[in-house]
Formats: sequence, structure tokens, C-alpha cells
Amino acid sequence: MKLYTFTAPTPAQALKKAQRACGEEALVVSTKQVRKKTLVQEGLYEVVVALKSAKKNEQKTQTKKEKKDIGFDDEILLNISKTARQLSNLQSDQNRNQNADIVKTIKNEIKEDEYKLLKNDIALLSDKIKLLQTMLWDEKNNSRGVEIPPEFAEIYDIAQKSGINSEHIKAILEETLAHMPLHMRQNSSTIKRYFQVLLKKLIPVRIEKEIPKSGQKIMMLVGSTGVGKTTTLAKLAARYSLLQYRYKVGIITLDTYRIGAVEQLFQYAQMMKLPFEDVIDTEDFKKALANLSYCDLILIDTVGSSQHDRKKIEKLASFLEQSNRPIDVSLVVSASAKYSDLKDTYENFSYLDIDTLIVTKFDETSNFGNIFSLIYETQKPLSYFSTGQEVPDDIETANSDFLIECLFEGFAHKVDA
Ligand SMILES: Nc1nc2c(ncn2[C@@H]2O[C@H](COP(=O)(O)OP(=O)(O)O)[C@@H](O)[C@H]2O)c(=O)[nH]1
Ligand SMILES: [Mg+2]
Repeated sequence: MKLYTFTAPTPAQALKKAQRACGEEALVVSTKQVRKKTLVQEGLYEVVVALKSAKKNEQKTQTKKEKKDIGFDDEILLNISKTARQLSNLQSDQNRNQNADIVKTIKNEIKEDEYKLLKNDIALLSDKIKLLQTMLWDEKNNSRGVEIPPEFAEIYDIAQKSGINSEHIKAILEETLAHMPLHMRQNSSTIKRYFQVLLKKLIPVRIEKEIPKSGQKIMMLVGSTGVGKTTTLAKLAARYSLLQYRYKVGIITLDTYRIGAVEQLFQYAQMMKLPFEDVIDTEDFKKALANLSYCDLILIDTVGSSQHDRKKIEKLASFLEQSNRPIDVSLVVSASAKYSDLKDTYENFSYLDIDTLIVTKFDETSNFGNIFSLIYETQKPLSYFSTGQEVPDDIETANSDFLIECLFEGFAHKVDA
């Protein structure tokens, strides 16, 4: 007996080849898949047939020994044509299943391919956007004269829109870049939070303290015309005498140039039943302080002057000097003023030795960077915020959280919250 091997893309085709070559009585020894069918390559099946006669067409009878040698006997050898028929039936079933499987695979592969292409496209696009952002950012960096990484873009925008002076932004960002841990730089919300905390830390605040029992506190409010000195003073008088504390409070006004101004404060004093003194010169001032010596707190209102009105500021200085008393001077500034004006005002009034800053008109602006910059530059602590026209309600003790939240979200957001 001789063995012959035939290969073809399907078992049926392989058998047909065998049939053609070896004739009907050849016996099938084995059929097996040599290679799986793929999208790019046909499958390969191998059929081994045995011929009893010597040649394919001249095969001889095989001896029992030969049969044993090749490890099979007649019972397991099937007639080739029968096998071919069975196989071709099987094959058509298999084909159907295989076709369905191939269609499924192709569909999945197309889906997968589309998905991969889409993913690639998106990755390419976002790379391009990043590149563009970086290019724009680098261009801006050149004009800014400071190297700011693109992940700081949002925070830089917020700081700039809020009106923080650009030199201050530059200095703070450089400081941030030098100290911020690298792992925190990965997302913009962490950067934002870090920056927010840093700004808060840069704002000095003077905590409101109780007045010692045996002591007396004298506060003078100075500042430009119309910033809200008189209104704030009335609010403080109510806070210290009726609302937050029960101190004996007295009021002095140095703003006697305008009858209306005296009248305005006198009305408040009357309503709150507080002693009230109006003063023209330094002698009067000393007398007024002596008259109010029994008070725990004396609040002094001053004439509004333009920051350029040096004479008025010098006159205020002489009141302070000649009183021979420690007087706490609060510079009242409006949050709605420009940074350059605020700085100008501070420089002129600093002749008086400013102790603290009171910021008014929080409700009239949405940009608080100017106020931040004033404090950053002068390092004068904040003491109160005026948040509206209502006496006595619209006043807050200053706190850096409040100011920085207003800087990031606006005052309106705080009121709505
Ligand atoms: N919207 C708003 N107006 C205020 C605030 N504080 C004062 N004002 C108003 O600003 C104007 C001038 O206030 P006034 O106290 O007379 O300023 P002064 O000249 O510095 O004494 C008044 O109409 C006040 O009602 C504030 O916090 N918000
Ligand atoms: Mg006034």
C-alpha cells in the first residue's frame, strides 16, 4: 500500500484532486487543516489517501506488515468517493457557518478599524490644537517677557481679567512655577486651587479685636471724596455701639466745609443716640477728644479730598500730630477704582501713616484684581469691606477668602450663593 498526500483550499477540493489522481478505490487515511483561512490568505487542507495497488494507478496489494507499519487497517479506511460526498456536504454547512463568521469578523474588523482611525484622527487633532495653543502662548510669552507654560493659561487669563497688575501676575506666577510640585501641574483645576490659596496667603488682614476694658480706641477714616467714608463710619458706629458690641461710641467730624456733610453724619449720630462733635481746627479737635474721653471708641470722619490736594492731607496730618493720641488711620478706597488711581491715592495719603485699608463698593464692580494689587504692593492689612449703601447692614469684617472668591467668581456670585 502506498500513501499519497494532496492539498487544496478546501477538503472537498483536496479529495477531488486525490480522486483524480488515485481513482475511486483509493482510501482516505486522514484529512486535516494545515492553515486557517484568513482575510488575506486562503485556507489549506491536506488529504492523505492510500492505494492498495502499487502506482497511483499502478498500486499493488499491501502486505499486512506494511499496513501495520503505517498504523491503520482496512476498517478505518473509507472509500474515497463516499468520504468526498460526505465532506462536500459537511463543507457546504461549514462554508455557510464560516461565511457568517467571516462576515461577522469583517464587520467587527471594519468597526475596529473605523474606531482606530477615529481615535487616531482625534489624537492628531488634539495634538494640533495643543501645538497651536503652545505657538500662540509662546508668541504671547514673548510679548509678556515671562515664560508661562500653557497649562497656566486659564489662571493667567483670570488674573489678567480681574485687573491684577501685570507685573504682579508675572511675579506671582514665577513664584508659583518655582515652588509648585510638578505632579500638581497636570490639571488646570489643581493649578487654579493652588493659585487661589497662594493669593489668599498674600493678603494681610487685620482681625477685629475687642477694645480692652481700660483702653480707648480712636479710628480716623480718610480717603478721596465720595468713596464712602461717612457711610462706612455710620455702619461702624452701629456695629460697635448696638449690633456686634455694646461699646460707648462717640463721633467727631472734621468735614465741616459742607453743611450737608455735617448734617449727614449728625442725623446718623442722633438716630443711634451717640455723642457728636464737629471740629474746625486742631484746638477744637483736642477739646472734642477730651469731651469724648469716656468713650470706648471714637470714630473720626474727615473731609473728602482729591488725592492731589496736598494741603488738605497736610492739614489732616497736623490734626493727627497735635492730638498726641494714638489714632488708627484707615484709608477708605473704592473697589471700583482703577489700579493706577488706587496707587496714586495710597501714595498721597501715605503721608498720614496708613494703618489699614477699608474697601467699599464691592457691589459696584466685578473686578477685584486692582484691590488685590494695591494690597500686594502696599502690604497694608485690610480691615473692613463695604458691600452696599445700606446702613448699618452692608459691612463685613475683611477676610482674604471673601476677596479672592470675589476675584475668581465676582461679587454677584457670592451674593447669589
Ligand atoms: N453701591 C455702594 N455705594 C456706596 C457704598 N458705600 C458708600 N456708598 C455711596 O457712595 C456715596 C458717597 O458716600 P459717602 O459716605 O458720602 O462718601 P464720602 O464722601 O467718602 O463720605 C453715597 O451715595 C453712598 O450711599 C457701597 O459700599 N456700595
Ligand atoms: Mg463724607
